[in-house]
Amino acid sequence: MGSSSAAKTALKQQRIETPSWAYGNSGTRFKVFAQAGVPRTPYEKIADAAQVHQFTGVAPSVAIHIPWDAVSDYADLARHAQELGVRIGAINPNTFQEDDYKLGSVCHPDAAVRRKATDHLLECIEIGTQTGSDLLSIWLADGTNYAGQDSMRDRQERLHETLAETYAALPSGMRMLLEYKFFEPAFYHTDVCDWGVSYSHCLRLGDQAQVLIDTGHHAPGTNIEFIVALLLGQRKLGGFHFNSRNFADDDLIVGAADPFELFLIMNEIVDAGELHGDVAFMLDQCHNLEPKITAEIRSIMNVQEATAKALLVDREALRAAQRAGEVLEANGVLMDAYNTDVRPLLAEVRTEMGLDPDPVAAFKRSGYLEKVTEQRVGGDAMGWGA
Ligand code: RM4
Ligand code: MN
Ligand code: MN
Repeated sequence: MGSSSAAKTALKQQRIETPSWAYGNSGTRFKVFAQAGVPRTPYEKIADAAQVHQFTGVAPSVAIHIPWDAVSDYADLARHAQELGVRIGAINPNTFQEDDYKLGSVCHPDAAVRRKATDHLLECIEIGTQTGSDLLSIWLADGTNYAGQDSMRDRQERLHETLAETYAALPSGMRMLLEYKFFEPAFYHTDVCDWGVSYSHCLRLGDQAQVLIDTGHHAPGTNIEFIVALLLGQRKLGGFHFNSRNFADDDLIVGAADPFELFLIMNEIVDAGELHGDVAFMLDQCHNLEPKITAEIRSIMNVQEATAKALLVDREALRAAQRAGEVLEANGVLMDAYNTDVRPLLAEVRTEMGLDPDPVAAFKRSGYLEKVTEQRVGGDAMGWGA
């Protein structure tokens, strides 16, 4: 087993970003079930995110989605975050919820629509500058539903043109992450459908463009940890959107459906020495049924558990078994770490950080949810606006 004191040090320094949209109401395309106490403004979403950081100690930033989190003064929003002990993280543009985008955004056949979408990406860079963010995180819903609907080759060139213009506008400290998703909302072809498409565009753009892996955006059976390993080797892994899936883009709590997959992903990260590097670890989830803040806390804990197990892998024994071609021994080293109950170790980590060892129970005891449920009356609860 790897050293538990080294694991503890690494766990204390881990950082995971939560998404503003996880705190708003969400649902399926059939129904949004409203919850009590849900934020009515981006300011209130950030207050909820600050709770997650307060009880876990490792979630000091919150991603925002524009225009869901549009405000009149972004510097003020950033100040508000800072006052609550957090900061604004990735800026996520939204080019998929307007009538103009019916046939796509940056790949749209009409140059005027492409212009509008590109301007939105540029606006998001500006917002990032005002909020002190260093990530522009792009997901595009572009694609077609029927063969022949549009030229797939032309659409790739249109995509490149927009990305190149956006890339050129990035300040030196900002990175552009390009997320992929194999289908949905388009059902015939998707313009950025897999890591290879994202990678090839990022390669053409330059060092500030990197691939974002959303764990829910793959066909069943895809070996995600291989994609992680490959992109790490090419210095093109920009970050993650963590969530879990049973079927498609379920956006369930990370590690709920697939804790072993999450462990194998974190194992690649730890093995490459990238736990505290430039890779952005972000959640992208929706809590349709469960209470949202508690669910985000649980998600952070799930990532911590997978990370702790990855940190406990005996790397020397693993390398030795790999070099000797000892298949079962090598696999056994990984399984030993995976099968370790790391909850006591994480409880120690939290206590040493001055936190309650049980963040979920501590948050419930705090009475925050009851308090905001009383306070947040009037106004419209925020949702993802679909
Ligand atoms: C997409 C993708 C994006 C997220 C939107 C709401 O499926 O995961 O990252 O911002 O959903
Ligand atoms: Mn995502
Ligand atoms: Mn998604």
